[in-house]
Amino acid sequence: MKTQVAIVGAGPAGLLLGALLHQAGIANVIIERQSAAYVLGRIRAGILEQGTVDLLDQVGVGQRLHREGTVHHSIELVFKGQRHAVDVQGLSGGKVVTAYGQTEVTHDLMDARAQLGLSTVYEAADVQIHDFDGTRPRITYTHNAQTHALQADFIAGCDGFHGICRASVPEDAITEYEKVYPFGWLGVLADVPPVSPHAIVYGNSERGFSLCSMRSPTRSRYYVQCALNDQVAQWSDARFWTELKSRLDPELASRIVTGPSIEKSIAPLRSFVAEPMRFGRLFLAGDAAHIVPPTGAKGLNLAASDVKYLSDAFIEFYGEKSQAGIDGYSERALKRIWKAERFSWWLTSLMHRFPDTGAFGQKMQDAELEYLVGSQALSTVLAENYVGLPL
Ligand code: RFL
Ligand code: PHB
Repeated sequence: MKTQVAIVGAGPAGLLLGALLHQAGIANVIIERQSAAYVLGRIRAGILEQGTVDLLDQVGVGQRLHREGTVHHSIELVFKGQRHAVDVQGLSGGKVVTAYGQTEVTHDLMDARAQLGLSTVYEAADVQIHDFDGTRPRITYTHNAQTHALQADFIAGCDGFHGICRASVPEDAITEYEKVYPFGWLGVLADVPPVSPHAIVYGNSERGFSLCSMRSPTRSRYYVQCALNDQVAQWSDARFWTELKSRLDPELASRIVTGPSIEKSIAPLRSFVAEPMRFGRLFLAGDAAHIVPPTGAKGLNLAASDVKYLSDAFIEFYGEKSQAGIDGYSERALKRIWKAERFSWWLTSLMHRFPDTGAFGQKMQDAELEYLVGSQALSTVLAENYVGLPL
């Protein structure tokens, strides 16, 4: 089999890249290790920047998002038992974010791809990439007990943090920067109306971080900071709801509607960047190249901006016969990535309880939170990063 761009991974990065390339008349095939149902079953991101929404509109999959997504004009910060609104829209010159689950984004992109008859191989085993440092890169994989080879001009590694593309690059050609945080997030999805349908709520309390988000007017997504070695089985629904309420201001806590969880999972928090993002004819995009802690809601949005830059580069290569976009991809993408890394690290540092902060460190966090909600300048920094820096 032959194509122009072979994409590894059918997460949001791979699917959106496939859609952008198809729209520009560039042939592509996606090779995914899991089944489509498995990919859709992973509950992850929920907040889309305007730039991400615009890209989904551009590839023609925005209808359901606009019908069912919820626009948020502000966020709220809870600390010392009090809630403070940050007018994200007012402070960012009119920009907003949209609550619409990653599962739904993926679903819409998968449906569109299927309708267009574009090729996606699910449940591909033993995926390997070859010869990306030469001119004839190739992917091999096993499907239905048969070995296949896919020849391409380029390989896009959109296979997430644990994928094989970054791992296939020789160690001396790549530099990795990493920070692992000493806690995780326990997330619960429940079919109850969200306590805060108009603003995402981020809480800092003595008991740790908490977050109130949503997927729809009848489906809520909540998180609490938990110990790294906690197991989901230790967290009954009752324990989760009690813990969440204990970390919010009394008024908000009293309005939480509880119910049985339909999903519950623990995610570790990590900051990670691999440089560069291009190795000959292999290009990394999305979580394959970088991870942010979820506090800033940036992971999926960065995957979207990466593939926008990457599709621009391929469009330039095939349309204008110019290498410039391809040569500049890594540097262009990394500029935006490092800014999002900084924001996610800062908001994580500000909102969580760290085991070794000490009394002075705690006073610094308290002072920064007070300063933030009282300062138009610092609130503007929060707002302009939250809605997404320009592409
Ligand atoms: P994905 O989604 O991990 O997709 C990679 C795909 O590659 C496949 N794969 C392979 N395929 C073939 N061969 C192999 N060897 C392969 N190895 C792996 C995988 O099966 C998978 O289908 O990466 P992508 O596309 O780069 O997308 C990134 C996003 O998923 C991620 O950044 C976000 O979910 C992060 N994130 C958030 N981002 C936001 O923008 N806003 C948010 O509100 C937000 N909240 C979150 C989050 C992530 C979370 N977790 C669980 C880490 C909340 C949480 C709790
Ligand atoms: C979510 O809705 O899952 C969500 C919202 C905001 C974040 C992270 C996750 O910062």
